[in-house]
Amino acid sequence: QTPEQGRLAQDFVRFAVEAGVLRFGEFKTKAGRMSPYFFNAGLFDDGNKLGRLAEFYAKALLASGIEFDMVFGPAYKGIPLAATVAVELARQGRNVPFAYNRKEAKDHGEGGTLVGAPLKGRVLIVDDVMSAGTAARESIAIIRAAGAVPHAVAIALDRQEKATENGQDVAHSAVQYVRQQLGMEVCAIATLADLLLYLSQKGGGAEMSAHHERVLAYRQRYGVNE
Ligand code: OMP
Repeated sequence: QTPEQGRLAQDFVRFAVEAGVLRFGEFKTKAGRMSPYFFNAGLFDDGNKLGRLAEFYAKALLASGIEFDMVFGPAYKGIPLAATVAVELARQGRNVPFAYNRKEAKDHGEGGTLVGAPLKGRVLIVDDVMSAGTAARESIAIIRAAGAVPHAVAIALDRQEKATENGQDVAHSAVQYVRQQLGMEVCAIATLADLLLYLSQKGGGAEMSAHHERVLAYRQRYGVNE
């Protein structure tokens, strides 16, 4: 992580906390873990917040140096993300084609499940959070079936925790799996490590240090080594 990427990550964590998108408390994750924090990207719920979110993705992507020929948004949550990121990339001088999928195939009109530009070349998947990697696997299958290359994934938050396979914890995270086993690039605006740094620095007093303790304990139990 360069100093610039580190600053961007801290700015993003602060923005997500202030927007109420990143919350502290007790939450059950998709994998059934009790987490002391939760990132709900659906709460970027007005034009300003969505625009700023897209700006963070675009800056993180451009800073990462990851190459891609087009952007893909997986239904449903990835669609507004990929759309706004494509708009922001174009504003920053990098205009690329954009596509997304439907969950249900249409049997009339244009038919099919893909909408937008034809899938080809190196495709960048834009999604919110990667936990177990289930959503990423679905996108990869769609992109391959269309004859294109699933090349990279952009996410807002990498929780850096153990993936599960058949209900069992494994040693690696989904992001590590996508990088190491699938050979894809992953760009995360922020990670669990960035969140911990934010909580340790914030002059938020007792409340923030209590969150820090709980998130540290969660990482002890479910975190992966980076
Ligand atoms: P996978 O598709 O298994 O990688 O899990 C990603 C999903 O986890 C997201 O689409 C959310 O439904 C959910 N999630 C969050 O959005 N934010 C979190 O902080 C944690 C989770 C989660 O359940 O793990």
